[in-house]
Amino acid sequence: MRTQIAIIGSGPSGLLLGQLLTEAGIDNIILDRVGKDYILGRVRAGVLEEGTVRLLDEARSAARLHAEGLPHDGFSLAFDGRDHRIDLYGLTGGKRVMVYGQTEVTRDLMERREASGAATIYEAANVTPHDFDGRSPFVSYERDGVTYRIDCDFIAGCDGFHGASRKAVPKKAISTFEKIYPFGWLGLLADVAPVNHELIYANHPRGFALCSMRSATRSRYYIQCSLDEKVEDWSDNRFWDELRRRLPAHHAEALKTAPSFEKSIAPLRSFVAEPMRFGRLFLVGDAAHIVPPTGAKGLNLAASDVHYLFEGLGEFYGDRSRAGLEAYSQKALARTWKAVRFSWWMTTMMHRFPDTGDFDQKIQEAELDYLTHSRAASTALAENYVGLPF
Ligand code: FAS
Ligand code: PHB
Repeated sequence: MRTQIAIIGSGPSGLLLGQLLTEAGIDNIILDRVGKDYILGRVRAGVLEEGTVRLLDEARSAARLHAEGLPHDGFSLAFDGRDHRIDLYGLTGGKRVMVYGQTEVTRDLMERREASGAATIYEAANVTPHDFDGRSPFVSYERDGVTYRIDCDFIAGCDGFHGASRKAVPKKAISTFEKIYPFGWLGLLADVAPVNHELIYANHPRGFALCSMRSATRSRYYIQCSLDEKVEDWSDNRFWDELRRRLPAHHAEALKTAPSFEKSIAPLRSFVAEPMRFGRLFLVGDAAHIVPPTGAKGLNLAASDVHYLFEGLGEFYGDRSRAGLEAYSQKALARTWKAVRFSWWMTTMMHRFPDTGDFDQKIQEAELDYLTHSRAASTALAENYVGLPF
């Protein structure tokens, strides 16, 4: 089998890249080690930047997003029992974010790909990139005990943090930078009206909480938890009680609850691998970087990586220019590190750390006080939250 681009991973990175390539007439095959239903069963991101929406428009996969997505002009920071609204629209000259779940983005891209007839191989075992430092790379995989080979021009490693692509790179060729946070997020999904029409990020002495949503009738909540917590120890009632404790009184009183249909704990880390290109192998999205979800950047960084790589591949196949491909890693990393900084800053400002001393606590309070009383400070927050330019 031969294709122009072999894409490892059928998450948002792989599917978005695959759809843009297909729309541009560049042949590609996506391989994933699990099946469609497993991928659609994962609950992850909820906030899309305008640049991500534009790419989904370009991939002709945004009809439902525009019909069902919730445009948000701001969000609130809650601390000391009060809300402080960050006016994204006013502070950024008219930019906003779109609240629409990653699961729905993935579903839309999968449906578009099926309609386009492009090939996806699910439940492909031992997917392995080969000879990407030469001129004839290929990918091997196993299915039903048979080993297959796909020859290609380039390989896009869109297989996430635990994927095979980054691990296939010789250790001496790659540098990694990592910060592990001493807590996780316990998330819950329930079919109940959100407590507020916009997101609320809460900093409370008991820990961080986030009130988000998927629609006007489906809420997504998170509370900071220690890394030794077990999701089975958290009944719905225990979760709702703890969430109420961390919100300002008027929100706690207004909170509506319903039985959860998803509950999970996600660890938090910052991680970057450099560079993001190795000959004819390109790392994209979570395969190259991870951010704590506090700044809602993970999925959106995957989208900007796809933008840069698609631009480079388009130039290569259009006028045989390698300039875009040569510039991929530098461009993607420049935007990545700014998002990693922002996500680290927002996480540090909004969470309670086990080893926080009195001085650190006073600094966190001063940060919040400055942020909510300075137009310059809140503008900086707003321009990062809506997404820095591609
Ligand atoms: P993904 O991990 O989504 O997709 C990788 C794909 O590759 C998967 O389908 C996997 O099955 C496949 N794969 C892996 N190894 C393979 C192999 N060896 N062979 C073949 N296929 C392989 N971001 C936010 O912005 N907000 C959030 O609230 C948020 N919450 C998150 C919660 C969790 C638990 C996690 C893990 C991430 C969260 N993220 C969040 C980040 C998340 O949204 C990612 O940024 C996004 O999924 C990145 O997409 P991909 O790069 O496609 O990677
Ligand atoms: C979500 O809705 O899952 C979500 C929203 C904003 C974040 C993180 C997660 O910062």
